[in-house]
Amino acid sequence: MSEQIERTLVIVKPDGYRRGLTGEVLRRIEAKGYTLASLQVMTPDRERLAQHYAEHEGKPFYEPLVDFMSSGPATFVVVEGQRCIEGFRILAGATDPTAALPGTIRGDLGRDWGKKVQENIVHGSDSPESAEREIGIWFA
Ligand code: RTP
Ligand code: MG
Repeated sequence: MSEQIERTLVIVKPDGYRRGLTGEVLRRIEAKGYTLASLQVMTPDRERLAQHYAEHEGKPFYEPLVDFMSSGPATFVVVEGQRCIEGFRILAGATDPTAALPGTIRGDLGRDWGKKVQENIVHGSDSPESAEREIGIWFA
């Protein structure tokens, strides 16, 4: 187990913002023992979303995903702590909020709304390389 402090990019997505869940998500991150290193609220632009979601280009949910993510304000947070990349993904739960376990952010606070894309409240980077790449896009 590494003693090295990691950074991860968390986004409280526009559905989370609209539903007033930003504070609840930040509360869970802090309660877990991670630190909020930087934070900004903004409506993400399509150009940077295309960079952020480049791995999903061409998939059926890609266009609905960019439409959803650019639909209103979201909160971008750099989170710090030992093993926080893995730790936050576990806090977030499974991608599909219907299948996400109770106790997780998506499992406790999310559900299927019948949309073309899964609206699942939060994003969390999936590796150290993704985290640095994504933080570079949104906190340039
Ligand atoms: P994230 O990147 O947001 O932390 O979520 P993730 O790793 O669990 O999911 P990923 O596979 O990277 O997909 C990115 C986001 O695209 C939306 N999605 N919708 N079939 C669908 O409707 C579908 N599949 C993916 C979700 O918002 C997912 O978080
Ligand atoms: Mg992902």
